[in-house]
Amino acid sequence: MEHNKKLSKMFDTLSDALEFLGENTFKIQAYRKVARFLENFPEDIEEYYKEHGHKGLKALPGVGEKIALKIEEYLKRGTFKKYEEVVSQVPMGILELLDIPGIGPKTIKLAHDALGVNNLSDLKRVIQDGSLEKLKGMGPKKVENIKKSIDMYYKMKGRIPLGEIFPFVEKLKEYLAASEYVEKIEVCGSYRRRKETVGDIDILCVSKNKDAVIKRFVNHPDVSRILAQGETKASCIFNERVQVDLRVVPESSFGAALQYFTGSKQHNIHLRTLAKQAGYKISEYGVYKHSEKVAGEREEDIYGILGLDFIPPELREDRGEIEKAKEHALPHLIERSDIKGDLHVHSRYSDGTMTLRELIEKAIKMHYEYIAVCDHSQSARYAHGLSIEDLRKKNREIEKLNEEYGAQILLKGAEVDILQDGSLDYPDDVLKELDFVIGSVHIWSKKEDVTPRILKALENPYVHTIGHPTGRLINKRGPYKVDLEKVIEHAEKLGKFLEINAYYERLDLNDIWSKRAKEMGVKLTIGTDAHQIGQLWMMDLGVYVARRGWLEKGDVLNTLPLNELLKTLKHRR
Ligand code: DGT
Ligand code: CA
Ligand code: CA
Ligand code: ZN
Repeated sequence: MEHNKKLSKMFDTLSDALEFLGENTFKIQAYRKVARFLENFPEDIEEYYKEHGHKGLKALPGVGEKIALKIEEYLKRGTFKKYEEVVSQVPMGILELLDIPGIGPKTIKLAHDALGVNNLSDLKRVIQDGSLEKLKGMGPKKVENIKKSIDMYYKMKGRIPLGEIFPFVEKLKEYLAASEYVEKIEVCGSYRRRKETVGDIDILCVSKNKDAVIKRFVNHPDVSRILAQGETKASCIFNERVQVDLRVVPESSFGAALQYFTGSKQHNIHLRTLAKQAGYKISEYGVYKHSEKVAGEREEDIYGILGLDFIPPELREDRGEIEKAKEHALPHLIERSDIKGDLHVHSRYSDGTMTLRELIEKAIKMHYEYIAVCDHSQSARYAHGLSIEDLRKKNREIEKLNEEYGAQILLKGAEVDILQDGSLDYPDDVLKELDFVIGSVHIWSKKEDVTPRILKALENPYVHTIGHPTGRLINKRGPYKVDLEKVIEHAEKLGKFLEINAYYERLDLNDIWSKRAKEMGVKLTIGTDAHQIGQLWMMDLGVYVARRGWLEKGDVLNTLPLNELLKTLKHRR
């Protein structure tokens, strides 16, 4: 779907640029329409074109002969002439401004023509000194909105959710590794630490031909701007969205560089202090005693020489990991391969797109022993929640499928709304028929403290875990008001679980609270909250959160094999 997104963006930029240039043709509207269409087109445009050809393109809404040709040209060359022609007439800084949601091309043109605004800092200046406000057609209210849009833009631009960038980074790594000149390559920085959001991407590699590798990097088709290009380093913006820094280092200091650029900064500072006390000096080139290099090629040695156990990147946040490494008491972190199944997915019965059969096939493909199908409950109208009747129908279909496949692969589950008064959205005799029950808060008011609701839900004997316990959405929405200490305490008392929701925008509980839950004796369930088949991979993200939260295999419920899982689930009732 990369192409749909990119092409949609190009048509958007094209129409913005035309509008900025003062053209006023029906074409602008046509381009916008195609952009919107592509944004929501459920099929991959490249696949679609392969199958249906030029004629097929023209059959799409809003696509005429000329636009079809542009799409074809894009699929062949990665860009199209009209786009290049128009965009090259617009200054770089203006293109960035056009990219900010909430600021239209007309406003930008006005500020450009009347006040000489050529980029974001110009725009901020004319807001500050009041000259923008005085322009005809502007006024304080409009300017206030522009200011808000800029703030939002900075926030969005600032940090990218790990799960959003993950597939791209893995592909970029493969692209670079495919060069015959690349001998070693590793992505480091916050990405390697699997932090929930990343600022930029840092890549390290070893090569005998630095020049060729740097060239390959800056010539990647997704590069939108080259920020810097030197002999051993280059920095580019990819897809107008993310900065990637590439460094080529000598093999003899690869491990030291890997350690240094993985960070975190706080971890490194602590490590360096420790080294100093032991008479060593650490840098990105190696570990030195007096001026003799004693380590550098292998990352393990950097820790080893200081008497520390190897510290997995996810723990390197200076949260006590260096002390534990010294005492040889680091946790034995959970691994992706420990996971035996997914404990939160939605099917077509509610707002997902997967059939139960697709899910069972997917489970087999992923070597899962089980998947708990947890569709929404009856009053969740916004998400096609299931009536009791439909839930029972679904349960019967699950039983039939399991029988057909000769194993209890699909578990009868539900993500049940925790209602206003803390009661559950299905009666107990219905919940009793389910293998796995998640209680979730989906609707709350801003001022409301939802703690009592969650505590009460935990008391329901049929609830196993609390879904996305804080309700936050990364970069979009903060958590609801909830006292997690109390929730964890209560869960512990009742022998209940809490969820690490692995959906890339949720990651909820996060690393810090997962760690706290473990410390307070509560185990976690990990579920992807997948609504589409292409989202079950996000289990990886859930495991990263768990690892960052110091969790071990035994701290996560869905590391249990099916029979033990079922026993545990029944026992909690
Ligand atoms: P990000 O990009 O904001 O998500 O976070 P990081 O951790 O990737 O930070 P970044 O890209 O600025 O730098 C990569 C690593 O380089 C960082 O984790 C540790 C190391 N580093 C950068 N600046 C410093 C510094 O001033 N002191 C030390 N000790 N290490 C640094
Ligand atoms: Ca970084
Ligand atoms: Ca960086
Ligand atoms: Zn939910």
